[in-house]
Amino acid sequence: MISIMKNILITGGAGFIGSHVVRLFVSKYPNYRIINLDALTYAGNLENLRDIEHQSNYEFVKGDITNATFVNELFGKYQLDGVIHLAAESHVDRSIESPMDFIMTNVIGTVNLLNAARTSWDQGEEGKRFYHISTDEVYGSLDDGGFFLETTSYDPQSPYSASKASSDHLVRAYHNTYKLPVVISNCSNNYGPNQFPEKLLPLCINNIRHSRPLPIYGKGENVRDWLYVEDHATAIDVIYHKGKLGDTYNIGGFNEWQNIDIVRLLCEVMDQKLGRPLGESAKLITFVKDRAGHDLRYAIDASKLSNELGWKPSLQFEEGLDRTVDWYLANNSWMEHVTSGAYKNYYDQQYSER
Ligand code: NAD
Ligand code: TDX
Repeated sequence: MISIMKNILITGGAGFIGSHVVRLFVSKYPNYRIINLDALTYAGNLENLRDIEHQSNYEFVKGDITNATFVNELFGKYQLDGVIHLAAESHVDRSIESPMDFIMTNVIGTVNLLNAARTSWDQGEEGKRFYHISTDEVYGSLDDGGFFLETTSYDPQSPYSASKASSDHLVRAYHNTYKLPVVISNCSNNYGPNQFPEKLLPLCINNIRHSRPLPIYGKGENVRDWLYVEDHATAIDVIYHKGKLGDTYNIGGFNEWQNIDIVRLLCEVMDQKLGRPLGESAKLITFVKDRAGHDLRYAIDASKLSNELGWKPSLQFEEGLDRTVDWYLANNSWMEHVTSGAYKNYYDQQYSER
């Protein structure tokens, strides 16, 4: 029997979450040709995909989604069956410093992809699917308890979340107006291997290892809902294949932590793994100036996804954290590569004024 290859474009596949999604799809679906489109910004790293880069159903294309001509040509070249769109500027602190980069990639880049899909799928959208990956931050801050539902009104507070909210609205508008076959998911904070050390957990893992201060914004009382990155990837798999067109799915682990508590737990885990006296790493905790407009609490209600599509996270948080720390300790060269050069300038600029 001849199996017909499907061409799936994954954008941002060299980044943190994208690399786990690429790996899952390349390994699980030999009849999919996975085209990984990534501009390789500071956050994109082909080292994240070394283990699968020679697979025959995998191809990497370097390119920028803000370039409409390039995006249109790519759609023409590959006759795509589906798009899973993860490429984005993703760090809130950088969005406070340089909002325009976020508007360009997250808004304009997304519209370029929507336009190209609309044009190229004009002759029939049977079986096609444009899957937009978004964040819980679009719903704003839960200062009074409760959970984010798919029906919660958008109330983004940072330039990052406003740019993601804007792209979500545009994706829905293309569905309503042009019947583009879209699906959207909004996920909570991810953690795990290959996360760039500008985000809280890998930054602290790296600093603990080097006995450097652990910068906690404000009083450390802000709450985030943490999900292991491979569980996000399996949710993306389920939603890509079974999600209802035009629908939105929230993804989360019902796993809320105050920042100070998660960092204290991380310190204990690392004391144990590094053979330090218990309590040693926690001495590095340093309270610094708060993030401007810092959202107090995010918490996702992921029941729609589990009730309708049967997805559940596979890992308990303690196990996920344990695996994550083990990965960073075993892959010190990865950390050394990404923290050499420009990272040092970024770090000095972000933290010297706090
Ligand atoms: P990341 O910053 O690690 O990776 C983003 C990738 O996009 C990088 O490889 C980068 O090179 C690429 N990219 C950036 N600008 C580009 C452009 N103009 N053209 C082409 N490629 C470009 O981000 P991440 O944490 O893996 O997040 C991936 C997606 O998931 C984003 O859309 C983000 O909003 C969303 N998300 C992230 C989290 C999280 O906790 N990290 C949670 C929920 C949703
Ligand atoms: O040095 C730090 N100190 C600190 O206290 C850093 C980098 C962060 N924090 C705090 C801010 C947040 O309350 O820790 C929490 C987590 O911060 P980040 O890792 O920067 O993530 P967050 O701002 O919550 O956003 C993340 O989750 C949603 C991702 O970066 C987004 O891409 C995703 O959409």
